[in-house]
Amino acid sequence: MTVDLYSASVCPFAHRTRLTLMEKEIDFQLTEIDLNNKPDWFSDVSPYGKVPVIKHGNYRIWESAIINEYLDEAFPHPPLMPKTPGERALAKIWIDFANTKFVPVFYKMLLEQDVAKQEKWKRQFLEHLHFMEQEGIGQLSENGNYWLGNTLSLVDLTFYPWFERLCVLEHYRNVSLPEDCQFLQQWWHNLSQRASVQSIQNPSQFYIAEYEKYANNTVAGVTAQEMRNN
Ligand SMILES: N[C@@H](CCC(=O)N[C@@H](CS)C(=O)NCC(=O)O)C(=O)O
Repeated sequence: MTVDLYSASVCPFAHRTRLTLMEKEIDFQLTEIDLNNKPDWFSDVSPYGKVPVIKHGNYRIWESAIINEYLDEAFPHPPLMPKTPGERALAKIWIDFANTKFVPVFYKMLLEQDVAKQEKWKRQFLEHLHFMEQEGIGQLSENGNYWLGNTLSLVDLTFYPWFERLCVLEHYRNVSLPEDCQFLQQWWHNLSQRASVQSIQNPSQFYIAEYEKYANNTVAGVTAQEMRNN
């Protein structure tokens, strides 16, 4: 039974799902959605008007973190979550950190036009990176290649798409991954070597052009509106 995926190559959330599908070697049919010009039928597919959404058998599933957990449960090999309850809890903490702390600040910094407020978001973003470095990967990887050690997990696939898009923050807001985040530097390099990552990688220029409307806060659409409001 093939998985149908509704995706957009610019979208980091959909990027998570594509990487998970590829890492598990799941057959999938991709429908690319133009987020600037969504087809009329898309509202029937996506209850929140967003990508990614998958259809699998009788199920239609949305929200990238839930989709990835579903895929990990429905297609158990190779497993992308640890087995023991304590380790699973730690993995979930970092997935939650990505969703509730790291990702929103990425968007808020980009959408903000007031320079002083941009600086505030920039400080917060750098704090998050240092926290991830010290409390996250620095403790959990035990010098392995990935966030939780030597085995790739959903934590890696949850964060990676924003690192591929860090060029956007660097270009528009002069923010990059600090040199003292050495675990994160090495982790980013390790992930960049994976075949799944390389097969759908986009060049910096693509993201810089695609995110221009975020950087000058003229982007329409649900995601930017939610980020402005929260
Ligand atoms: N929380 C959602 C976020 C998905 C999301 O925001 N997707 C964006 C593209 S990156 C989207 O489709 N936005 C539609 C719009 O802005 O109108 C998830 O994790 O799947």
